[in-house]
Amino acid sequence: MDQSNHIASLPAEPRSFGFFVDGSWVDAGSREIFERKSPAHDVAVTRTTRCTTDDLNAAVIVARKAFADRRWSGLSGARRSAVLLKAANGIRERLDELALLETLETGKPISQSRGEVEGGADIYEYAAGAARALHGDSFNNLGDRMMGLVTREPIGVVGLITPWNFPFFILSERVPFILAAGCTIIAKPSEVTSATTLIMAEILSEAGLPDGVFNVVTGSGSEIGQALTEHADIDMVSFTGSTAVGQRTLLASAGNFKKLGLELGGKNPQVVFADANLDDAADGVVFGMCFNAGQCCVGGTRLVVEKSVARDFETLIVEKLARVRIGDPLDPDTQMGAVITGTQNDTILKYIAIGKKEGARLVCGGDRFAGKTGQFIQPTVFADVDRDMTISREEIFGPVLTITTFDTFDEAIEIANDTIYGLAASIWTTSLDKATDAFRRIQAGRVWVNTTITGGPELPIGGFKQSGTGRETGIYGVEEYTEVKSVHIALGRRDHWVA
Ligand code: TXE
Repeated sequence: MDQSNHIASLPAEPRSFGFFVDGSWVDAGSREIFERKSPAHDVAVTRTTRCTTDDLNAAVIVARKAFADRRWSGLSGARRSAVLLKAANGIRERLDELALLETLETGKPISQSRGEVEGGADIYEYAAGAARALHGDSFNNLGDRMMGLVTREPIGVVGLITPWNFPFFILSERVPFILAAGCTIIAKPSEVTSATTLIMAEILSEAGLPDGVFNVVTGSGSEIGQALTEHADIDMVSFTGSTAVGQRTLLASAGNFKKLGLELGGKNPQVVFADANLDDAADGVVFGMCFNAGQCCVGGTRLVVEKSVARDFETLIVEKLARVRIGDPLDPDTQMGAVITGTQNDTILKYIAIGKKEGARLVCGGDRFAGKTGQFIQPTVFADVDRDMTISREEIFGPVLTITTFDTFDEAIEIANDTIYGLAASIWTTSLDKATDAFRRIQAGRVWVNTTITGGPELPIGGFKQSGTGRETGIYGVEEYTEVKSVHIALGRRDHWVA
């Protein structure tokens, strides 16, 4: 049944999950259980297993064996592609179930969850093509007696640590590319949002992925995530999360020099020039700060606006914010839902208090919603924000916008780049020259012109500076999970070295 226009009810009791290794579910048994409550309703919705490091070690043995015997890496790109296409169909068949679980665990609007699940299926289809397109290089210019080849091989066993803000979508931005490359995987989703990753394991298995190629071990970041990054038999870790934990994973990976892909925090500027279509820009800025309740690594929460239009623009934003539909994420009309956890809610409120204390002008919002069950924060705007203020420098990860003004183009670029991060940026102007000059000079892995937070799997994602290393999606996203090998092939008789 299509559930897109119908308000789903909360589950009568939480759904229980084991974990998934070697093509099968493993019961939680006597292991501890993590009970997740919906952040919007404060009702228990899922129970997942707190795996032990023994469970992780057993899963690594399985993934290593599956890699070494070439049951997946030895298949043609065409065969791998067929599995990924079937998986895309499997995702679509379970759209209602996946979207509901995603909303129950994250608090995000159900319409958004549905979009992310469908978007996930689309990424599998793109990556299916990439599995067939992946190739190396040849050097036919080394003379008649030498031929050179550059081959790409799967890097091996990949550990995948994912966060809670887009559990299914971020997983989909990585898994099909890692599989397209021919690797095997141990996934460790965030402990608060593990359900859709576990269901994906079942979907992949039913799509014909050989046993042991995709395994999910659930549990805490400090125990399982840390052990996974330290593990000597894992060849690469892809980590998406906070910059602080990213630094920890960098240190933990040193033992066996494993390759690391890191997608970390951001403090992304929205640069609005006076010649922009201000109504469009204000809509984009409001979307950029409220999308996923501001818990989005590429969310544009740092408005850098030309002084001559700053006051008018501020008024436009406040007007539009008042019309954002905030509330029950199960209601298909809701645009902004709950904040993920009480801890994250407290962090956002702490930053709001710091903003007030540092002397920024509170334009609207600034508190939780009184009388609402669950964790909801009012969209909050601070103006007169000096770029040295904490709220302008640190990632808040909530619906909090700071407004800083500029007079000249150079000043705009200087403010936009005045951050340790470099994940994303948006530029709003009707001048092509200005837009081009700006996107060339802004230090960020993703830049949007006259739009924000959009895209598809064709283009790569990743960060400059302390926002991370490596790239996901696009053909770059497959190559990331390969090793490059040079092969020199001598032709004809050898000129002997020994006289
Ligand atoms: O993230 P963590 P948290 C930022 C955002 C947020 C802050 C804290 O600013 O306020 O991080 O969120 C796993 N070794 N982002 O504390 O801890 C953990 O289990 C290995 C931005 O929830 O970084 C989860 O699977 N792994 C970000 C994942 O890391 C460890 C999205 C992310 O959790 C680990 C999320 C360890 N020692 C938060 N400790 C983005 N870039 O989108 C934890 N983990």
